[in-house]
Amino acid sequence: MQSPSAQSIEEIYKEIAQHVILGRQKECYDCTQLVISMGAAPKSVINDALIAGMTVVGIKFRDGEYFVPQVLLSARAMQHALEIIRPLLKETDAEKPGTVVLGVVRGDIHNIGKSLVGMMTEGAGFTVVDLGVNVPEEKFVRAIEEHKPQVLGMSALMTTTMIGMRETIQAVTDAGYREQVRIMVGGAPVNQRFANEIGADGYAPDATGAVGLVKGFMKEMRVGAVS
Ligand code: B1M
Repeated sequence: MQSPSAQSIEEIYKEIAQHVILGRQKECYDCTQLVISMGAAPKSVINDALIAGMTVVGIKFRDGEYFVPQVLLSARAMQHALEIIRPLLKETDAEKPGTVVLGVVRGDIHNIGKSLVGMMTEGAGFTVVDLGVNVPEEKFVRAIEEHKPQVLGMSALMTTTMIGMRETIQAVTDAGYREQVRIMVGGAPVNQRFANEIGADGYAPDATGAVGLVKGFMKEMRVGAVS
């Protein structure tokens, strides 16, 4: 790392992306802390540095240049750096205008995208109940019973696990809760067409879009949404 004064925020973004690509956890963390201290916007650090790096990792993995251990190191580096950003996205004592239950569907352990959606949704002032990864249909249903959310969000990162979204919507319908919640879906292989096909209420391509959807749903359901 050069001295901070010699580097612009954009240059450090490139360095952070490189640390994600190479799975260098400490360096990634330190550079993230540095750009934040220099005044970089948290969402820009996520999109222009961390996700930019992880996108390259995805390409290398797809092309057989990277294997699971390398991808895991990259994921850990990104997740560790996100811990710096998480509190910066949160509003502290705002009244919570609604609840979102969020989880990654059964069979799928890809955590990062869902966590970003959760962090940004919390940052917009909503209560987020994060069920984690590999969530079976019945656990989503139990969470609706317990937390009475206005919105249920599901994430899937693999073509083989997307089916879990359809099955969860079916389980929610069978349990008699479908009219009570808006359902949104997302994740790399998911698109609007698939969302329509399985009867979801909305699809978002990224975390910012997810927050927009949540706000719209909350308004529809007459819960005071934050702007
Ligand atoms: Co996996 N993996 N992986 N992986 N992995 C993918 C998904 C893959 C596309 C890689 C590839 O081949 N190029 C591929 C799936 C192929 C397919 O669909 N058929 C794949 C595979 C095959 C696998 C394994 C099977 C590999 C193996 O074991 N042989 C295995 C499966 C494990 C399992 O789930 N059962 C596996 C394992 C792993 C790791 C554990 C090593 C690691 C995850 C670590 C972790 O999460 N803690 C991992 C990673 C990191 C990836 C890639 C490289 C990156 C995923 C990521 O974190 N992206 C991924 C390649 C890729 O996606 N390009 C890949 C960054 C994140 C910010 O983006 O999650 O897309 P994303 O989230 C975005 C949007 O999609 C959206 O907003 C987010 C932020 O903007 N979004 C939502 C996400 N959820 C949303 C929900 C919403 C709305 C928007 O509403 C509710």
